[in-house]
Amino acid sequence: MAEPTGANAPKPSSSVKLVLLGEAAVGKSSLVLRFVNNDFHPHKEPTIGAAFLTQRLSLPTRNIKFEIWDTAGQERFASLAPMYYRNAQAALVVYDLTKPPSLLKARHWVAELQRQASPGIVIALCGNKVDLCGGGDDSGGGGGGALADGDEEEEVEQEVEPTTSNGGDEGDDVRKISTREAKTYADEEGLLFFETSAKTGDNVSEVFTAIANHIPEAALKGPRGAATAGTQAALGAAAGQADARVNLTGPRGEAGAKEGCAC
Ligand SMILES: Nc1nc2c(ncn2[C@@H]2O[C@H](COP(=O)(O)OP(=O)(O)OP(=O)(O)O)[C@@H](O)[C@H]2O)c(=O)[nH]1
Ligand SMILES: [Mg+2]
Repeated sequence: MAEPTGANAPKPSSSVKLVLLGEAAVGKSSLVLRFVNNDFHPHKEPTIGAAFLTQRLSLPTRNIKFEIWDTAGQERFASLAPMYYRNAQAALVVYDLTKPPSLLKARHWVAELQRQASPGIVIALCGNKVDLCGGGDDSGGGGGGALADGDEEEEVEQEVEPTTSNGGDEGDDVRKISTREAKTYADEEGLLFFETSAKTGDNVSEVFTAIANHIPEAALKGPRGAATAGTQAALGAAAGQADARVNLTGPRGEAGAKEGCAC
């Protein structure tokens, strides 16, 4: 169907399903909270199961409604992840740049997404908590996106202890992962790359905007709208906007998504 092209025609709207993945306490929920509510909680509770939120973003030529699945990083929830990244058009894989194991975990998620998620999924790698890095050496903020075709899967096995509480910023107050190391990896794998702070807001809206800009136009115009409607029906019309509604069932009401949500 042709879209209106006149000067006063409303911009077309598209929904984008985005999933956040990453080790516990890296700041996934905090990034979403900053993006959706422009807020930050210094003692955020761990997510249980997953949380669902939406946020609208206006691009020059299109309005985007992000349907965000914020997954729980604790290892006991890892098996639920495929439900949340299935049919996702975008993924935000987060690590804490003061915690090297969290980058290994991020690489694990990237490999899994490349192997099992939708072929055209846009993946952004996000080094969070840049505010802890004191502004020294190479903590220079978000990088641009790399668009190489990463055909080489990299898998890193990582034992992750279940986390019972979120770690805040006590103790680890220095950068342990250089911008260069993470950016090199992101370039190799064709990932967008940013360093962010949910605490200060640095680069948070930039990540989501870059993701929106990298979703192929064809994918935005495609059958996703219908799929989205189906998802929303299953969600019980959880289609607000910046009202951070939380859903208590999994996508499409699948069995197994019985865990409650926190955000
Ligand atoms: N200094 C600093 N602390 C942050 C930042 N982002 C999150 N935190 C803190 O890190 C802790 C964990 O944040 P969450 O957003 O709950 O982490 P998460 O990745 O959602 O954790 P799970 O839900 O358990 O997977 C909280 O105490 C946050 O306040 C940040 O950018 N800077
Ligand atoms: Mg969380």
